[in-house]
Order: sequence, then C-alpha cells, then structure tokens
Amino acid sequence: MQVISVPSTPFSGQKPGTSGLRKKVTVFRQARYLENFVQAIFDTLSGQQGQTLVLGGDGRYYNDVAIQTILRMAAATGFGRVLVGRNGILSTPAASAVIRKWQAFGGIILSASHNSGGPDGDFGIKYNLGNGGPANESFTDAVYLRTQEIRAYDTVESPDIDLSKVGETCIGDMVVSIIDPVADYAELLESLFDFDRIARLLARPDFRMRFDAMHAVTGPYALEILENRLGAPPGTVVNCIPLPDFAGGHPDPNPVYAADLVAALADSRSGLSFGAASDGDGDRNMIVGRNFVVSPSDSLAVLAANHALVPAYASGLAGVARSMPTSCAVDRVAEALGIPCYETPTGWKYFGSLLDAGRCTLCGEESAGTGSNHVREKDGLWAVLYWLNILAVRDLPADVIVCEHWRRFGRNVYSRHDYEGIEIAQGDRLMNDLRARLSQLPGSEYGGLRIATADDFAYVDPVDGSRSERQGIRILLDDGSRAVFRLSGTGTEGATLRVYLERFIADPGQHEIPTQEALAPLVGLADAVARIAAITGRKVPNVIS
Ligand code: VG1
Ligand code: CO
Repeated sequence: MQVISVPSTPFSGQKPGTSGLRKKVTVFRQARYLENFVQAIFDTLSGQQGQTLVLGGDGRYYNDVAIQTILRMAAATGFGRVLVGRNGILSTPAASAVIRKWQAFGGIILSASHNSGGPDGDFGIKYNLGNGGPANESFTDAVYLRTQEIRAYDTVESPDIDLSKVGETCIGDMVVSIIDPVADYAELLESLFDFDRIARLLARPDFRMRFDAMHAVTGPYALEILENRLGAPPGTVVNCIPLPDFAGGHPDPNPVYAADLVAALADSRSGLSFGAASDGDGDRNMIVGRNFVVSPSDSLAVLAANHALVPAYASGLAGVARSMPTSCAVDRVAEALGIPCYETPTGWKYFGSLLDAGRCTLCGEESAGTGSNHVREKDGLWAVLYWLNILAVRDLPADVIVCEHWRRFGRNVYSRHDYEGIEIAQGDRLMNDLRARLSQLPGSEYGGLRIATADDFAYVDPVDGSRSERQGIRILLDDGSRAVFRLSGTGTEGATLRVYLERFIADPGQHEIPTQEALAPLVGLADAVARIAAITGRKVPNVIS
C-alpha cells in the first residue's frame, strides 16, 4: 500500500497538558490539526512497525471522524494491527486494560474526559505506553517539540472502516480488529472483587443503588457489570446511553454537575442507599451515601484502610500514592499499615513508574480519581465495585463507614475551590506574584492563622530520577492546615485557578462541622495571601467540590 506524504505546517499550542492535548472541537476540526499531532506521536515513537496499537475514545463528538483518520495514519507508519473498540468506544481504564492484556505497543485514547462535548465542546487525544499508562512528561515534551517542526504527515488512501461490528478487516497490510469494548475490562474487574457477595448485596430489598453514567462512556460498562453480571435491578444504571454531547451536560461527577444524584440520595423517598457516578471517559468516580457525598480524598483513605476485605488486595498493599493537592487522609492510613505513601504531582502519568516498580498498589487524586495496579489509569467503575465490596462485607452504610474512619484516624477536612474561566494573564500573574513572595511568607499571620512554610512543589520520581518543577504552590500553617494553588492543565478556555484547602480535626466531637464552615478561616487566608479577588475580580469560586 502506497504511503502518501501530505505537506503540512506546524500549529502553535499543541502542548499536552495534565492529560493529553485538549482543545475545542472547532480547533481539532481544522484541516491537518489532528493529523499533525498524531504524526508527532508516531515520529516520537520508534519500533512500532508490525506492532499492535489500541485505539478508542469516549464517544464524544468527532470521535468517529478522528478514529478513521488515525487508522489510516497507523497503517502508513507501519503498525501491524490496531485493536479498536466497537463504534470507536473504549473507556480510559478499559483502553489501559486492553493494552496490558494484549501486550500492545501502546494506545491512543480520544477524550476530553470531564470537559463538555458536542460541536462547540471539547475534544482530546493522548498516547498511552505499553504499560497501559499515560506517556510520561519526557515523551509528551518530545511530542510537543515535534509538532513545532512538522512539515508533513503520512497517510494511506483507504475507505472508512465500518466500526459497528466485531471482527477483522484490513487497511493494506495492517489488520483492524474491532473488539467488544467491555469484555476484557469486565473480566479483569471480575477477577479483583468478590462478585458473589456484591451480587447478594445488590439483591437485598433494603439496599438500592443508582449509578449515573452521565450519558458518557461508562453506560455500557456499568450495564454489563452491575446489571448483567451482578444482577442489579434494571434501571440501576441511569443516563446509560453514551451521547456525543453528553445530552448537553458536563460529564464531571461532582456535587455541582451530578446534583440530581446527590439530591436523590438526600431524599429518603427515593429509597436509595448508595449512589455513584463516573465522568466522560470513565476514569473518575463519585461515591454518594444517604445524604452524604464522600470526599474523593477520604474515599482513597477508606479503600486503603479496608483493603483486607477485597480479594485482590487482601494480601496487603505495597504502598499508596496520592497527588500533592490530595488530602493527607491516606497518609495516616499508610502510617498505621506501616507502608510507604508517595506524593506526586497532579496527573495520573506520575503514578505509572511507582506502579510498574511495585512500590504502590493503590493511588488516587482529589479530583475523583482512584485506581490500583490492575491498570495504569484511574478507574471509575473499579472504585464503585471496591466500595460495593466493602459495603457487602461490612454491612454498614457508606456514611457510617466514613464517620467511623474519621473517628479512628481523625478527619482531614478538605475542599477544592475552582475559579474557572479567568483570563490567562490574570492566572499567570497570580501564580508569579505568589511565587515571588514565597520566601517572605513563613512567620506571617492572617486572621490568627500562622504560616509555617511555603514552597513550589517539585517532584523527583524515586524510580527513574526524573524531575518535575512548578507543580503547585503549597502554604503550610503551624497547625498542619494547608492551602495549595495551581492552574488547571485540562481546560480549553482562559485559565482555571484551583485552590485546595485542608485542615485536620482530630476531635471526633467536631467531625460533624460542615466542610465549608470548618475551612472558612483558611479560605480567607488563601484569598489574602494570593490576592485572588484583587487580581481576578472574583470574590467567590464558581465550583466548590
Ligand atoms: C484535572 C485534575 C487532575 C486529573 C486531570 C485529568 O487536571 O485536577 O487531578 O488528573 O484533570 O483527569 P487539572 O490540570 O485540570 O487540574 V481526567 O478525568 O480529565 O482524565
Ligand atoms: Co476522566
């Protein structure tokens, strides 16, 4: 088959962020935009000839078009086989599972995750390595450099492939295998948890759960696993049909965008005892008890503390890892278990080397991401099944389990305040000003709170020694409270300032204090120190999670 080299010129700004390249669909639809980026990935790889690539996405608008383009380019660069999810669908954790199971060379995942979709929404693309995890910073930096010097991309002439049926076809010498997107993943999850016990819980008349797929990719996965394999009553999975625009919603499982689910669990007439949701590409999870939203940081700590109840983890955890802004709740569990706890920059790509080296078993982020060494991505349904396994064994509601956890370990009261859509220049100015004043902050006082230390988080990977700078500004107070500031690396419009707030309360008598009330003095300090209102003009955040 003849490879056609199509002349091209670089686009500015094709720099992958926290999780791949994310832009508006209108940007991706420009001629040669996607092609340039894919060619830059293929140019950065070496040895892909004859190898297997995994390809799929969250089904959002433009997924189908992009898959056809990438298939032709994969044939041109010499891949021997591409495994594509039927209809171009693969959730992020499922893609990771497929890469690992079939020992693929790597994978391309098409998703902008929790960002909105549709013709005016967002699209995204990222490359995962043969371990099933997101490519590390040195790879994404190399891809970016390549996008800046690209002169042509390679493709072949070939009609679109029908992606709707499982089976094999060819583009030239390259085999295109269309696979069931759910099967390998469901089989893997079934091997980790006590499905019989979870099935018995789901059959109980006094236990009713709802899983909200938010019209995103987890619908078919949750239907197969929760309703078909575990026998949950029909209707347990809601909003289960993936739509290219997520029905106009924001597929981000937090109390703002999944407000319906939270409200249903707060209403005793619903009869629901447990709720869960996942995001656009199926790697995030929200866990909701009766009138109780579990903070993702607490969730990670609870999963770690209860590992002995879950078959795959019963023999012990090698260690745990959390991103720096995630609360220190899991650190306390690690200490009690006598295992290491690693603190990494934000983004799942930093967990890969720790997992590969066997240094940690569970990892998580405050942004509703939790996962383990079963894949190299965070995994929404995995977290839900882990919780169900715990509930089934302990026979207690989720809220009681969390409150008991606090009594044993103390409570790390935690919240993230997002200021979305501020001007890029304002975001940069705020961070630069703060960075410039870091050395003067220790010892200063705001509203009775005293700053002990302040720094800009840098990380040295303990396995490969690679260094990542400027990963978030941390302000630590005398009483152990923290405020962390960073700019989002996944947004597509303006800048988003994230302020992460944490305060430890040991006294069980104070554990019931509402989160925002407990954090109010710290919120005041964060605003004063970073001059948020003064620089951005915003007095309050627009998303609180
Ligand atoms: C956000 C989260 C981060 C997460 C990333 C990708 O990044 O804060 O914890 O890893 O999204 O998640 P940022 O740079 O916007 O803060 V997902 O579900 O988009 O793949
Ligand atoms: Co996601």
